[in-house]
Amino acid sequence: MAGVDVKELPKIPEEDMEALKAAVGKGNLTEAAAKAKDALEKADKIILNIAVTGEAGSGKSSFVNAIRGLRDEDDDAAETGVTETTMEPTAYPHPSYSNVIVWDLPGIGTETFKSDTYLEQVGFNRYDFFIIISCTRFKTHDIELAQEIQRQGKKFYFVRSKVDQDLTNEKRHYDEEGILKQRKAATKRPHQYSESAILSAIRENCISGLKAAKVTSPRVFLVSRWDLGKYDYPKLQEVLVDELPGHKRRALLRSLSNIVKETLEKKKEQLQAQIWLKSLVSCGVAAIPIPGVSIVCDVAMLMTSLKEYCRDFGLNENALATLARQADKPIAELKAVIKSPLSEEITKDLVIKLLTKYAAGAVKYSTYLLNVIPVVGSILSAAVSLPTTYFMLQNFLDDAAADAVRVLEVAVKGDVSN
Ligand SMILES: Nc1nc2c(ncn2[C@@H]2O[C@H](COP(=O)(O)OP(=O)(O)OP(=O)(O)O)[C@@H](O)[C@H]2O)c(=O)[nH]1
Ligand SMILES: [Mg+2]
Repeated sequence: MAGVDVKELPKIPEEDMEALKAAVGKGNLTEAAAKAKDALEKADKIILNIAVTGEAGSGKSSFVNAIRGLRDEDDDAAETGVTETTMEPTAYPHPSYSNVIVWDLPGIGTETFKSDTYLEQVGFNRYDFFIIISCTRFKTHDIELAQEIQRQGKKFYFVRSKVDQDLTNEKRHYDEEGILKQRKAATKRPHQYSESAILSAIRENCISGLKAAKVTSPRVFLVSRWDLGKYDYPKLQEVLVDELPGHKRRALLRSLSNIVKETLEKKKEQLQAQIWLKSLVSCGVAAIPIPGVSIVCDVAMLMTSLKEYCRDFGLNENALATLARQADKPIAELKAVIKSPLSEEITKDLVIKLLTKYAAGAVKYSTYLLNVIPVVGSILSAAVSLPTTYFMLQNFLDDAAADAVRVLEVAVKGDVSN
């Protein structure tokens, strides 16, 4: 890197630079860009199949809707509260990320579905992991199923649903000051009402039942369909993401609703890792010169990428309206903290404006690239365009993620349990 003080340059992570070097090497920029395009398309096509199972009436269909960000009454929602159980696995693709499919499985332990043949009947091989739901203790059927899933080498997670109901029921034993109304000799209820104590008791109760049935290190997540931001759902999101392999992890992360701060951070990291590929594609596949700036790139593709970032972080009118409704806040309050443009505001002109903004800084990179990746460096337009697009995408992504964090903070403000 003779003659260039790297410290002066905006930062491109070392691994991105290495990946870029490996992709282009001494070869051909256009070919490398075509390969990058393939890699991105492949990543977008990865299918994730999530199985949701459990006894009849446990809240399976409600959970399927909740993780897809839908209300039970929405058009694409799974039918809930009905008396007859679903008789075959039903696929519910995520409304915005159709490669993430949540499967509503028939209830276990019915006449039609006995635990020993259940997995075969529902097409075990299809699923990446299983969510086993119960609104009480986990029963023999749940446990046998978990053991069979484990034997066949896949992961499962126990979800204890309807905890909001448990809390409401328990509260009836306490007066308005939260003092136990009547103490019976056998009762284990604490004198003072405590939500966290009740939740711990439910969790412990489930775990000890599972341990007694020889399930090793059982994990139980307490969830309410009506409030995914509360109880153990954030933890469940985190665990699911951490335990999935690379591409599947990205697929799940992108589809997760933006109600957990830690998830937002991970989402950003995953998207960040693709930026160099995107810049390579935008400068190499269908690149055209942009008048007024010495940049040659694919503006339409960049527009799509920015709109995707907005969708990933819930920065569009639809997602904000849904969040406002869930959080019971005026949409204007959420919008007030957003600094970057919403999806609806992304136009060709905006992209060009942003590119122009980052072009000046990126010029410093031409000599640097000439040394590191001679093929790119030797084409003047690419040497400027590539870092320009890179910084434009990176900054937009950073801003969108920061907006999503602020929106979330406004959404949960005043909610005492958060
Ligand atoms: N309070 C509360 N009610 C819930 C929750 N989850 C589900 N329910 C209610 O429980 C009832 C059954 O929920 P479903 O989602 O239809 O249950 P299911 O397991 O799909 O039932 P089947 O398909 O019949 O086996 C419905 O009335 C839901 O509204 C929850 O977290 N909290
Ligand atoms: Mg159902």
